[in-house]
Amino acid sequence: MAEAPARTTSQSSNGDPDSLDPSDHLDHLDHLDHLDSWERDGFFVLRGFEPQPTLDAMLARVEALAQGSSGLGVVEGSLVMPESNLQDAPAEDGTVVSKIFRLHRDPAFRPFVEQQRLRELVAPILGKRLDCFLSQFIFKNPGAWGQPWHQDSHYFPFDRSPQVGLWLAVTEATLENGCLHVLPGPHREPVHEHVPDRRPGANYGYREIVDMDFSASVPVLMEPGDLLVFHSHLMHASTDNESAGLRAAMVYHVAESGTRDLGPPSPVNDWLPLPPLE
Ligand SMILES: O=C(O)CCC(=O)C(=O)O
Repeated sequence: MAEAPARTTSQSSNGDPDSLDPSDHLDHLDHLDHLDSWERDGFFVLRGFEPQPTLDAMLARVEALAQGSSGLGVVEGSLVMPESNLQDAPAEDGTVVSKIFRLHRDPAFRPFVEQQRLRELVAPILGKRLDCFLSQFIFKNPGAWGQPWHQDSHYFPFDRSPQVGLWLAVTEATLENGCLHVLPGPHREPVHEHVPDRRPGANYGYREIVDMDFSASVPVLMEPGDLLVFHSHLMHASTDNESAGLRAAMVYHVAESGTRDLGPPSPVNDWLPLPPLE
């Protein structure tokens, strides 16, 4: 399991976990620990960040969007992608969906990224004015393949870095169901060369780093509601879902406001300014 900061559960400012309120402020002492981990490792984990009803509402919403799609295409402004390696074994109600992008304006997903506690979490890293530019719900159905080693900044041809990734566990993430693995430390390195995923049948757009030794990587085991906060140069991957159940996560990416996208128009990026912190 990834080494986590000594105190990883956000609590309300009076320290009583029973009075945890999602609109509460971050505990600033806890957050100093988190920022140490950020500097050293390029990531940190907040245990129990989001309550179960939010996760249930997110899952219900993406299941409805997936059912309204034929497994690929735009549904209510969101982009649905199929699970390439599972197309010979379609789900009872249609194609097996891999990911749904462009969700952060949807009422089931927007409040999470706009909440003050989240913006306070990211502000010491990126500043008080933030944009959410990318979001994706990742269904990892039984049999779905993992994503190979990569740095998210490879996909972000912006005028500055880093950006911050927020990986919210909607279900548990285990060794069996395909949790993330991260390589602590070399997030200070530039973006490495990425080559197309060499597996025939890999999901669209998957690319991988092949010039790095990943033997010091660690798995990130998560419970529903845990939040991984990670640097966009952090090298990470995930493994296949070898369990009988779904492994689901909701991932947001945020940037400093004013960041310019220097790449060709992207079908997945959607720049949404978040309410500024005072
Ligand atoms: O959740 C996964 O399986 C992979 C996610 C990932 O690597 C990413 O969001 O960059």
